[in-house]
Amino acid sequence: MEKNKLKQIALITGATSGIGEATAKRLANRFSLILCGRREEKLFELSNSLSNLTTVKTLTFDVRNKDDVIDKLKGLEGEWKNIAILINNAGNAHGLDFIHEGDIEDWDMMIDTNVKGLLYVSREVLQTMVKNNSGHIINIGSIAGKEVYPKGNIYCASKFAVDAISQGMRIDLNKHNIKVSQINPGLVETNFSMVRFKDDEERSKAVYKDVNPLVSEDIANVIDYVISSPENVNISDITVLAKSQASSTVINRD
Ligand code: NDP
Ligand code: 8X3
Repeated sequence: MEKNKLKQIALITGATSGIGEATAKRLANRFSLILCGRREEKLFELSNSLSNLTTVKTLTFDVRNKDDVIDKLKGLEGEWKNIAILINNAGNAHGLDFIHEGDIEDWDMMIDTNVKGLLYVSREVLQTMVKNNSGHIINIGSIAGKEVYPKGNIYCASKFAVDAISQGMRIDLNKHNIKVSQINPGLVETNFSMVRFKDDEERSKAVYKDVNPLVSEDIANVIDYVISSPENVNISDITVLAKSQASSTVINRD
């Protein structure tokens, strides 16, 4: 259901699953939402389930497809262009292999999605934010963008790139009154490991076994906290770990 009056608008990439989906649910009472992902059916389901709380627009695109990203975002009409909050969440790991054994398609997928896709979306949304002299970008980084771990190589590289991009954005957008925040989760039990291990359920479950990991809602709460901070405050970089996780590699499974 489309209501006439829009609230502040938040755009979430990767809203069909995990952290993005939980964030959409968390923000629905206060924001009008633009929900993005590749799986249109999932977007429709989520949009329907939130329609009693807010106005939702869905945009179906693969963030790797530069032309489609630009077309879909340029196609936003009227007030929908005035995105106040951009949550760059779409991303995944593909594979976990030694560097000399890595699959080049997995590497392309991670760099094209986690780095280039984030850039395509951001550049387009920033055209209006800069014009409006306001906005807030939240990039979902990772503990993997702070510490490299064995076989993490290219996924870590993609998240280290996000870390550099967040810092670069913060510097370049400083004069334009735009906040840039980065949130770096540790282990969160989502569909992430199923994607990384190509639907191998056993391997995927083992990642979270005996860890009591974070869940998507934990990160959605932190995103809400970051975007709810007073106008004069920017939470620039925040790492969120499960209690059982001390670092990328030190995890208490007792
Ligand atoms: P999920 O696999 O549950 O969700 C990933 C989301 O990204 C989906 O909505 C998916 O939508 C979207 N996505 C993936 N590829 C593309 C693409 N090419 N174009 C558009 N959308 C895409 O994982 P999480 O919720 O865990 O991951 C969200 C973010 O959090 C990622 O950036 C991830 O790197 C990061 N992260 C995750 C951690 C974890 O342990 N789970 C820890 C640290 C960071 P669709 O398939 O419909 O396109
Ligand atoms: C996801 C967390 O440690 O599996 O970014 O890379 S990790």
